[in-house]
Amino acid sequence: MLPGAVPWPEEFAARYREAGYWRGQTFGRLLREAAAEHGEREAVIGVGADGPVRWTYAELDRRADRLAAGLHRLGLRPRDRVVVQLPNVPEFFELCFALFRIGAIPIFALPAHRAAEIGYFLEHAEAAAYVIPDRCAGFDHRELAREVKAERVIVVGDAAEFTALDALPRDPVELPEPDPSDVALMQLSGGTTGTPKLIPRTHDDYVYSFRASAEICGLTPESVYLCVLPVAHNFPMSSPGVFGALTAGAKVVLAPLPSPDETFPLIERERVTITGMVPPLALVWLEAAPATRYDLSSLEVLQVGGAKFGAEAAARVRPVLGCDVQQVFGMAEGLVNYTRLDDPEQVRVTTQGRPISPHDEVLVVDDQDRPVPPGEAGHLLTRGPYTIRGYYRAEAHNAAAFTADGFYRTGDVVRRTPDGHLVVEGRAKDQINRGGEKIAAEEVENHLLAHEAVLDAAVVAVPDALLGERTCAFVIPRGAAPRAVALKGFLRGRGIAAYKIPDRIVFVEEFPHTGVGKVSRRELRAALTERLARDAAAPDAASENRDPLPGQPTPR
Ligand code: OOB
Repeated sequence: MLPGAVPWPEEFAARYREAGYWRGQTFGRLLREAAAEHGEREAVIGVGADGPVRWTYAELDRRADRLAAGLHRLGLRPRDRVVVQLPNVPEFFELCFALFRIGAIPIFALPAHRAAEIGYFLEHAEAAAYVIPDRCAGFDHRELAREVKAERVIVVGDAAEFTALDALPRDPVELPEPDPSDVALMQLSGGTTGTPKLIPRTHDDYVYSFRASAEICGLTPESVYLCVLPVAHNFPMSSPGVFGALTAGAKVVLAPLPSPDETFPLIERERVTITGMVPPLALVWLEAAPATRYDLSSLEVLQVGGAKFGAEAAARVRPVLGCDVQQVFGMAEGLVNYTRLDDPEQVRVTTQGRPISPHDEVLVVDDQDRPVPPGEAGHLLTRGPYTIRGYYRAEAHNAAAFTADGFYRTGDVVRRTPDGHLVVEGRAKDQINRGGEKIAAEEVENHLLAHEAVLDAAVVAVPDALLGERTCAFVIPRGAAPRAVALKGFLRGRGIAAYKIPDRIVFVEEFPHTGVGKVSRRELRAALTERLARDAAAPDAASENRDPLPGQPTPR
């Protein structure tokens, strides 16, 4: 096992192998076998650096081999960490499978990440390389690469002074097969702390999760999976996502952007059968579908997850889009729950599903880790054949994020129905879920505190009709309050992803006190959240700005 990653205890590993979950399958062999079985079928369709491509399984397999050779020549070796920041382009697959074949470990950054995040990943993981597009959504990633001073930069597209992916030598080289029980890739945690956490996933556990997901979602070689979310997210990557589709011999269609304008024509052209998205996007699709001139009739399943999808919206999926809704409640750390396609409508609309595996252990507990009575809400703890036992290089944090016997503390508050379906009732972690994008309150607070005019800051969630939640930062200024726009500009200048910039900044003179000494950050955030909710319930008071918050507000 990669040093810094936490293995499953041998007893559990043996159990998961015996049950047939961990089959010793690596990503490299998976593609090899898919190419042998489905060679001339189309695997990946999208728009690459040189225009539209349609790669068959055989073509993808061959490309992965040749690129693996090129990357090996460049110096990449087994267990080298590589920060991969690519949008939905076909080269993503060529690169991933090349890295998997070498045994190098991609760390999946999001296209939205900027210097603060990328710099941290590169440093914390001591990455050997950084892979970027030349430009994406109007942003020049080569600029970012210069800023973070990455050691070895590989560019999909126009490389400038860096190494172009398509200029690497391609003569074959013999590479030893990586150990399937070793780390294959790293996902990013939504996080609750000041620094993002890296999630090491092994070949054995990750392959199991998407192979089983593909079965649950009924994928076959006739299926067509449309990837609309950024492919680096765990959901479109593996639930069952693009990798699940490839294990099933299905076709993956990459949408560069998720809007109906971009995706509806693709659905018609490629006869898409399944796609996955976050609730705000599903709402946009539901709005757009009735008036579209495109034929969406090939769609069979619309998966929605990443944040809670309300029952009312879920019930509209079939009437409006003519397909089944599948709720997906998962986490990059492991556990993924699905409503099953043959579940009664009531279950598919009102619950967030049940775990993938019979070996997923789920506990619903109170604050003292004692099980709550059946049907009551409590903290969700989990352990199982594809849920990590620790974050990468994060010993101190792991002690708090996992129980002594290895259960992951998800931070989600759930209720279990008598038939074992989970309903997400809330959250007990200092995180904002902004339409599926996760924001760690502490991380944003730390960036705010770096401003000379900020004495203290607390970041909380505000309910929002479209996104579910937005962020609000309460700031106690040091002296005269800066302007909110200036503070947002300052945060952008710190190099954090745009989705982490608070939607609202409210200046206050002080934070609430409890009268019994200092309040904890958690209590403070809870008090501020409650206050916001009360203000929203009494819009008159809020709009007049009559003491909307503790302390004397400074409206901006
Ligand atoms: C997915 O993964 P992450 O790592 O971005 O976020 C995990 C967290 C969960 O702990 C929960 O707080 C929230 O996102 N969440 C949901 C949800 N799905 C995720 N909350 C309510 N309802 C849902 N359906 O978001 C993710 C990973 C794999 C598959 C799907 C989503």
